[in-house]
Amino acid sequence: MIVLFTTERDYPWGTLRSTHGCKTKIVLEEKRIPYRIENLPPGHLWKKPPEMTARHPLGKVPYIEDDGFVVYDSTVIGEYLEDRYSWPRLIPRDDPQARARVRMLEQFADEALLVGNLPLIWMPYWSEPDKRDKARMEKGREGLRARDFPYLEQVLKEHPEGEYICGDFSMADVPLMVLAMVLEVDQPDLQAYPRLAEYLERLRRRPSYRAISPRTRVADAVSLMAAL
Ligand SMILES: N[C@@H](CCC(=O)N[C@@H](CS)C(=O)NCC(=O)O)C(=O)O
Repeated sequence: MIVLFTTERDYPWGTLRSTHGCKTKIVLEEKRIPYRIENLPPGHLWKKPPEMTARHPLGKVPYIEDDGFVVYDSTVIGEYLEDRYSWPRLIPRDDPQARARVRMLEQFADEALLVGNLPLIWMPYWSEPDKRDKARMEKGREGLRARDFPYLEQVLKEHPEGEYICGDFSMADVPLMVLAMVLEVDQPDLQAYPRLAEYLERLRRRPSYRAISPRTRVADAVSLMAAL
């Protein structure tokens, strides 16, 4: 069985998870791949103990172990799982432009959101409310409003052919489901971005979302596959 190494914690204000670890959970859930979670303490991300760097040289999460074979980096893990478990397909098979489009949007969401603006908002949530850096959070929100929300609204407007960002649900929707999760906690006003608001709601209605929802406790999330 695949072992997913990630970080998740229950707090009084919701269950918080590694955003990149959530990407891997979504792919595992969408492909109905049995897995179990090895939940690392958040301190491991700073301390980077040797048992972690032995598997991921940068000491980051997520990484997976598949029958003893280690794969790190959420994007590479997604592609590995796509190669290994082709159904349901999350990257189009034949059309080079369709494949590039999925990968571009996945890359955009990763760089602009998961590495760019979301940590400014998300990291403070791991502390108690009065210890959060409000200015940092506002900077992240401003970044979303200035660049990322308008771009996603535009993409959804230009390509209205399907329910998801590239038509059918694909690897490009995976990091955007993580955006849906963070925004469920942070609750921005999305009135100016109606297509994006509707799209994020659609992502939250997918069964795979339960595994990353801030309302799903850590203990409940790991048994989701068994319940299917
Ligand atoms: N490119 C990596 C990024 C992973 C990443 O930055 N993970 C965060 C947690 S969401 C982490 O481990 N941070 C600790 C660090 O940057 O040292 C991926 O896609 O897996």
